[in-house]
Amino acid sequence: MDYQRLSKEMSYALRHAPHEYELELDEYGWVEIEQLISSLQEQPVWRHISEQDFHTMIERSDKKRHEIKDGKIRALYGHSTPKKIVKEEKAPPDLLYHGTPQRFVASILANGLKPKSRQYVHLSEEKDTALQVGKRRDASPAILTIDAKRAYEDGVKFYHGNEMVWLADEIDHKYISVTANG
Ligand code: HQG
Repeated sequence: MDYQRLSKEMSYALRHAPHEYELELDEYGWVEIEQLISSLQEQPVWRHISEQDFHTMIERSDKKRHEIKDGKIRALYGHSTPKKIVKEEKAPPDLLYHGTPQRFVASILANGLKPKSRQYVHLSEEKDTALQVGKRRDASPAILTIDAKRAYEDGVKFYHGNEMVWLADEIDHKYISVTANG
């Protein structure tokens, strides 16, 4: 079983295209694993897939992207479906980080961080994680520091993604500064 391929397809199905798989996400993003299995089994490559494969996929993943509970599975972040997934509000750490290509920095400093094609802005708890996120699109990305403490005190909501990923609806430019490149 190619667990990396499975994880990519699950992120696609559960973040972006549930309808292509005849799945309906509930308001928190959950779907029944049984439904997912029947849908996937229509593809020859996943004909023998079982619930255990999803557990193994999560265990072997480099990031905690998916979660299983009570016979259901969901993506923890990254959604772009039209109906906004409800996330748990949580007090953030004092500082959060966001890695982005250098070419986006001027626009972000002028307009703030926007969710773009996703439902939420994605922030990292650690600078190094932000660096890895930025490196997806720029070999030498910018690392932005978010004054999450001040934003939170001003009433900006933050939501839990996973242990490393925080979410927000958007972040005003006044809370953002450019950090020395990592
Ligand atoms: C940028 C991956 C110009 C923003 C990652 C980012 C993450 C602006 C891009 C997760 C802007 C959107 C999400 C503005 C935001 N002007 N550019 N005003 N506001 N942007 O992919 O945070 O491996 O939707 O800086 O690791 O890069 O898939 O967001 O560069 O955790 O699990 O618009 O996806 O996780 O890009 O990545 P994305 P992201 P996985």
